[in-house]
Amino acid sequence: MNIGITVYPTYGGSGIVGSELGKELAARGHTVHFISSSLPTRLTELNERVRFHEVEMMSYPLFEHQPYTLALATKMATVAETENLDLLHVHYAIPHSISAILARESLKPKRYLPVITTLHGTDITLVGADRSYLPITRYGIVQSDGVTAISHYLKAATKESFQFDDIEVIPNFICQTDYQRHPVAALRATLAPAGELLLVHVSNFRPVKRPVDCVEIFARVAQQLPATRLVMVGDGSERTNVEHRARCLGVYDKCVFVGKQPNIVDYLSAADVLLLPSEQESFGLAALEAMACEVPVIASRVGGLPEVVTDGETGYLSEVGDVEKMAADATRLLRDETFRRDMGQRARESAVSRYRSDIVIPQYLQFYQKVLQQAPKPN
Ligand code: GMT
Repeated sequence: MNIGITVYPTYGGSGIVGSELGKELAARGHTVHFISSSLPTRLTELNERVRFHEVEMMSYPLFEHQPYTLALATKMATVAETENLDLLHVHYAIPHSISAILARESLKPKRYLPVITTLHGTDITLVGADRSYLPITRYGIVQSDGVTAISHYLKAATKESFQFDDIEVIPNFICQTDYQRHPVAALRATLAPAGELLLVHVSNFRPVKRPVDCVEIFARVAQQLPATRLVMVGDGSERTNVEHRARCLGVYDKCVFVGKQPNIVDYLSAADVLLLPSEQESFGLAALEAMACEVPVIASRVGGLPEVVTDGETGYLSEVGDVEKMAADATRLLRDETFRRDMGQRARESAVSRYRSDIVIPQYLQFYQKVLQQAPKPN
């Protein structure tokens, strides 16, 4: 198949999932054309089967804001024609599904270009449900030829906010060979020079991730277990608040802020426990990646996280903001190495048996076939 994929290239889990999906499809013999404003971060290698088409934006003094949605639609239609795309698969509804539908409509006199939209989370729970964006987001979803969501929770949330439930649940996935624990003695020595135990958080430090809670949890853990450190991976708007709170709580010296990192598996391989105290998480790709690397997860009981993390088996779930319980659970894990390693093993087994790419990618391919079969045929 010739598949067009559009993602947000620089930010967020939806871009990671779309990029990894493209690579997995290419590895199975399909040709994937990424159409976006810049090269998606996870796309380090382009080749015959993984191609990139940059959306070009014309600036003109009259335009207060450049019309990206239209430029994207134009590029989608052009690439569909020149590369003979079988379908367009867009990740994150706003504005990608609208651009794709525009592209499909503009091509209609010549051919039909099926559009598949994958819902990732904040496109539904935050942005899409905002009254100002709701009608156009609903239009994009309803008009798509096929819609997938990354969790049962997100399917239910979409039904509630948009009264639409013709949605296939296809979860996030991991490549089980890329995501596995491996020796990282040098990194561990840098992060934990005195052999401390490591709590790790990975996110884009947006308010929805509640990274300040990580410091609150860590301060409570450190009172019980002084030989621990907190490693904060990523960057974003909440970082200043996180650092400020760490100073206030007197634990700043035990926190390591490493910023954005390309080699997340290394940091997860150095981790003893992952903290994911998010306000909302439709799936929680960070939790899945940690589990694949044998790291037990301390997370909020929100959104799709209970589908990913089994409370008491592969990690612990708590109500949003219950930093006392999260700290108690983390302390229990850090105190008992055998218990922690057993839970880490179960986390890996759970991640690989349910979410490895060999299981999930065929679900996307079957869904593509179903959509193509149902698409209008030329007369
Ligand atoms: O909120 C983010 O971190 C970004 C957002 C996105 O769409 O880029 O992430 C969402 O998609 C991820 C990949 O499917 C999911 O694993 C995240 O749970 C989801 N984030 C939220 O729902 C807050």
